[in-house]
Amino acid sequence: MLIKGVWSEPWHPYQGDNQDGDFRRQPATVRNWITPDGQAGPTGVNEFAAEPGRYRLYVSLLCPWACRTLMARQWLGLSKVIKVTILDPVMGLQGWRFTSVDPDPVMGAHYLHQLYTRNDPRFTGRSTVPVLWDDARDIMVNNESADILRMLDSAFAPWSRPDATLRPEGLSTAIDDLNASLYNKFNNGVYRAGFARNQTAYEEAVADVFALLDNLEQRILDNGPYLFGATFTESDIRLFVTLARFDAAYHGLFKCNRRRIADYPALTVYLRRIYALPGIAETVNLDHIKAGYYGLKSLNPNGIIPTGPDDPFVAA
Ligand SMILES: N[C@@H](CCC(=O)N[C@@H](CS)C(=O)NCC(=O)O)C(=O)O
Repeated sequence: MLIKGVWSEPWHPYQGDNQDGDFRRQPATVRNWITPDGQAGPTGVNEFAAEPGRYRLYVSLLCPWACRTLMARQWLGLSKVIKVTILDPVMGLQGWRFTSVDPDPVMGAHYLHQLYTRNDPRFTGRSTVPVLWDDARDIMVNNESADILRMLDSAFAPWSRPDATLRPEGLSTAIDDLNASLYNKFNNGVYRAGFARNQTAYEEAVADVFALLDNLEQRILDNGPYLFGATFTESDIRLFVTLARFDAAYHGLFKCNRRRIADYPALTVYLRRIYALPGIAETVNLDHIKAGYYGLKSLNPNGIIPTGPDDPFVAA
């Protein structure tokens, strides 16, 4: 991580744990909002007005948090409005790095942490993806995917697909409630299992993961095709990114191996249904997912990448 603007030690995945061995994710550190007229949003400062071509997302296709912003960008029809730079999926000793295929257009940086210090020369914290960057002002807007999903949905309506929204009227509270349990039990639940420091923390996390999957299987069966019936919402994006990585990475590497998503018939159809929506397949790259997760040396010292599973997105 960076300490007062200096990269301090070789990158490692642990973001801190409590006395019980639980995994703790570092809270996001830069929380400005793009708004239609540049007024400040719920947090941060003003002067980030929505404009096509002005903003850029830095992502890794390993990362579910980054990929949910990419999914929102595609689903809302903003692929020509928000630019994207894709990082190497394998974390190096200095964290996320750029590839020669998609070099950094802002400053020719080698590492993402250089953008954190370009934005704040005394920055202390982890250099995480996604990063939303303002090319016009040459500063970071936000590094919290939950905020970025909201601002893509709200501030960019003039450039979005007609009537496209991730938070349909009347569903906001229900979406927020579902998102809270999705986050704790599933999106972050798999990380709590994978990075648990003791048996109890691991078992609690795995119990959460599979209780939630059992519940969602029934929910989709009873009231599909999406989490809120016929309407695709932000919650579907949040669920999809973790489902998409589950059999390829979390089942093996994170020891979430009671069942695979392939063992849940309704969730399997749900996964394929969303994958087939326009533009979504471009946000999923199984090679990056496997290379990135199995490249985590602290969990997989020899770096061997499993050959399976079969492609979860197409029926055999
Ligand atoms: N709150 C953040 C979490 C992002 C996050 O944890 N990203 C991970 C990748 S999956 C990361 O960049 N980790 C690098 C590090 O911790 O050094 C969000 O949702 O945007």
